[in-house]
Amino acid sequence: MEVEQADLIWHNGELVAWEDAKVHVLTHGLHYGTGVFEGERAYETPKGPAIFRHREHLDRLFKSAELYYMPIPYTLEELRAATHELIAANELRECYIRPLVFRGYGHMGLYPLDSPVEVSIAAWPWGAYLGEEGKREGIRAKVSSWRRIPHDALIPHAKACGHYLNSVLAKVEASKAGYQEAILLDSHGFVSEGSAENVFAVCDGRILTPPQTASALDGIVRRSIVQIARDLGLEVIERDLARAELYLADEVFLSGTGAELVPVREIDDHRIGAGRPGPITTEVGRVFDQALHGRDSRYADWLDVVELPAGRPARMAGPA
Ligand code: PPE
Repeated sequence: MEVEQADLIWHNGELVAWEDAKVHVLTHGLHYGTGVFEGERAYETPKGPAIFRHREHLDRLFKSAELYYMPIPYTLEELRAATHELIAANELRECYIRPLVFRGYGHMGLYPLDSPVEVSIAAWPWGAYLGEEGKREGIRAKVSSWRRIPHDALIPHAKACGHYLNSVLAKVEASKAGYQEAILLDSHGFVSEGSAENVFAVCDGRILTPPQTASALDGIVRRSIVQIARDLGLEVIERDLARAELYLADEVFLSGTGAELVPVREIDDHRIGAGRPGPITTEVGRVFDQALHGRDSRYADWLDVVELPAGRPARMAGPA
């Protein structure tokens, strides 16, 4: 998906022009994948643009960085303020947000601790990750021949750059075979997650989703879906899922910041349920969408409203 350019990017403490946010080719992270990142979204709400679960995303960013021995040279509050400043300066109303923390230039070799830790935050408009039609009608997915990275080789709990080669292999395989998304199994053969989404199955009115021990990321949308479903009075069970349980489910859907909530209508050419978004997927998705746009007061504290300074040029926006 081609990036729709914005004006400015926050890089190591300052806003720079989009085209000037550059690194050296000997950047450590470029060679060895030594970086961690987040994917967030801001939505238009009655109070203005608001970042969905901003604090939780930043909290996960700090944890991911810590797990890979990268001290972030800013506080969480500084990165939060920087994100507000960035969105205001770019005059974005709805956007995807990509904070990135990586080992920079200066030392080569696998020992990373002497390399500087750089931080950037970019924001730009990003539409439906798996297509508008996919979101509406459901997508076709393929169980990947690639297993999800095991927790005794890497740390699937962290959102780290290097991990994504695993997702890339699965995504390319699925795409070349004519499917829109891959679903990966863990090293024991249980369902883990999509290339960039968590997985849910609806069976007999109950919602099942793999636990974190199945090498799945503790997705922030996943957590939100679990809470919304429980608030709707639905039972949500975290347990290992066999591949065929997906085929036999009444409904299957994926969740992620990029993807949001996407119904799956077919897996490995097996039709799921009626082959179209089912009632529970639709209802949970509807409440989730209301929450994202600040239209459900129960979830108001999930939104971090961007302060758009009145009367001041957007570029001089201070921290919220
Ligand atoms: N698993 C993986 C592997 C993953 O990358 C994501 C998000 C999730 C689950 C869902 O997590 P959450 O967004 O917190 O609910 N993937 C991000 C990166 C996608 C990309 O193409 O880049 C995202 O959706 O922003």
